[in-house]
Parts: sequence; structure tokens; C-alpha cells
Amino acid sequence: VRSDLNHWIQEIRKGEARPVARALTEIENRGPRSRTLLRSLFPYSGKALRLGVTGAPGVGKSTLISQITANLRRQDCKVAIVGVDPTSPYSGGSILGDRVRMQSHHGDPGVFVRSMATRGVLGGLAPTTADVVTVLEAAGYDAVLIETVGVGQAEIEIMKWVSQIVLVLTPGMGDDVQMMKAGVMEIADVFLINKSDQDGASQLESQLRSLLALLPEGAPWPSIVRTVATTGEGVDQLMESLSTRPGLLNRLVGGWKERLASMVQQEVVEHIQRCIDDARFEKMAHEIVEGRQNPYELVEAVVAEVKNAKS
Ligand SMILES: Nc1nc2c(ncn2[C@@H]2O[C@H](COP(=O)(O)OP(=O)(O)OP(=O)(O)O)[C@@H](O)[C@H]2O)c(=O)[nH]1
Ligand SMILES: [Mg+2]
Repeated sequence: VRSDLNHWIQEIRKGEARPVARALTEIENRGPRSRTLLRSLFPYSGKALRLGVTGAPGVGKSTLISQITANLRRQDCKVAIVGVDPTSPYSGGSILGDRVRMQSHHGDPGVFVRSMATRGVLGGLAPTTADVVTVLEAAGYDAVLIETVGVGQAEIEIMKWVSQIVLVLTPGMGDDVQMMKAGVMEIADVFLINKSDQDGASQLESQLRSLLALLPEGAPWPSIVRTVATTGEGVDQLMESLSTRPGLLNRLVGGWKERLASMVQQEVVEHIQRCIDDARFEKMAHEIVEGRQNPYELVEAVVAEVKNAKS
């Protein structure tokens, strides 16, 4: 079993699509081998450009990601694309549409496409994103592009694991921009006005500029870029502005260090829960209630047991 696992890890390290896909499934399901995989792969992670692309349905995120991918491929970067579907635990219609849009990269071994559901283990969401990125980085992808729809709490959680965020808007969204919550505005590194071939791009840009003027003094200034994702116009400028900016997110939404600490904390709790199942905790509570056990002694016994357990 051990050598099977080693073989699997070697295949992932070579960037072979099937073993990588299997590893992601194992992690999404929190399967029995997911921890061992992550532990072995972690040392090889941490090197990719992690880009989050978010925005309302239909603004052109997938088309844009396809263009960004083409741009990165010209620079010989290997690219992994992760589409996060917030609505359904199974691949919904939009994922199917993405398959079509990603067709131009079909058969290119340097591009890996994966969709993920966010529904599932409650609270397990953010660490899962971090874990998915760990696998993809260890598999040698130079860039991980994550598409999410909208900017709800779940998306913000996901975006905590990327280094830069592109918020995609389209002409005519001026009212939405006015309503945008401060928290959302502040996490975007780039405000992208896509579909700039349509009327109203300049108007949206001036609305954005007056809104950004409200950012607190000294706050890093996000850039505004116009694109036409269908033709690729403006994508070079986008790449340029991404390469010259340090990500805003790390400075604004809590620290990276705190995020890692809370991830470790959650892992520790899960580890303990795996060692001692709920039924036993139930039984312990019962015995305490009946006065047959001392809770403080029980805690010490549990801690000792966890210490001796192998993960
Ligand atoms: N005119 C114009 N159409 C565009 C542009 N970018 C994308 N589109 C079109 O907009 C539609 C939606 O594009 P997608 O890339 O699927 O948008 P999305 O944001 O990924 O959509 P969801 O994943 O469903 O939220 C498609 O028909 C695209 O061809 C653009 O710059 N100009
Ligand atoms: Mg899409």
C-alpha cells in the first residue's frame, strides 16, 4: 500500500493529469489517503502564480481565463484552471459551458481543467481550496487560475488562498458598482472592465475611479484594465498590471500567517476527531453525568491517547 502511494505521488510530481485528478477527488472527499498525500506534496508547493477571477454570472470570466491561459502558455507556463461552482455539489450547466470555452486548450498537456463544488463539508471549504492548490503546485503547474461566481462569503473564503484577485465587471454595471460593499472592493487587485466593445465602458471606468477615491488614505490602489475577452484585447495589459503589483489581499484581509495558523488549528481538531469518534465522546459525557467519571481526568486520558496515535 505504501509503495502504491509513493508511486501515486511520483506520478503527481510528474504532472500526469489522471493521478492529479484522482488526488483532487481524494482531497475533496476528505478520503483516507488525503492527509498523507498532502503531507508528501506540501514541500513542493508554494511556487505558482495563484490568480482568482471573480464576478457576476456571464461577465466573461471563463473566456478571460482562456485568454490568460493562452498568454501564459506562450510564455511556456503550465496552467491549472479550477472552476468553483457554488450552487451545486455536482457539475452544473455552467461547468459544461466552460468545457466548451476551454476547448481551445483541449489536448494541451500543459493545461489542466478541474471543477469543484463548494457545497459539502461546512467549514471545510477554505482549507480544501488551499489543499487543491497544494496538489496543483506540487504537480508543477506554474499558474493556478480559480474562477468563482459572485462575491459572497464563500467566494471570499476561497479568495483568501490566492495571491491576486481580478474582479470582472461589464459596461452597464454602474449601479452594482455603487452598491459594492467596501469589503469586496478592497480585495480586488484589478478591476477589469470586460466587454469593453460594448457601450458604457468609459462611464463605468469613471464611476470606478470616483469610488476608488473613497478608499482610505494610503491604501494600495487597485488598477483598472479594459478588455474584450472574446478577442483577447487588453489581456496583455492585464498580465502586465498583475506582474507589477504585489497582491493586495495579504495586506488587507488579515495576514497570511493568521490564515495558516487557523488552517493548522482546524487540521489539529480534525485529527483529534479522527482518533476519537463521536460515539465515544457521547459515552464519556454519559459517564460524567452519572458521576462515574472525572471530566478533567478524561481530558488528560484523551490527550495522552491522541499523542500515541499515528495519523
Ligand atoms: N461582446 C463580448 N462578449 C463577451 C466578452 N467576453 C465574453 N463574452 C461573451 O459573454 C458570454 C459569457 O462568457 P463566459 O466567459 O461564459 O462568462 P462567465 O463569467 O464565465 O459566465 P459564468 O461562468 O456562467 O458565470 C459568452 O457568450 C462570451 O462569448 C467580451 O469581451 N465582449
Ligand atoms: Mg464561467
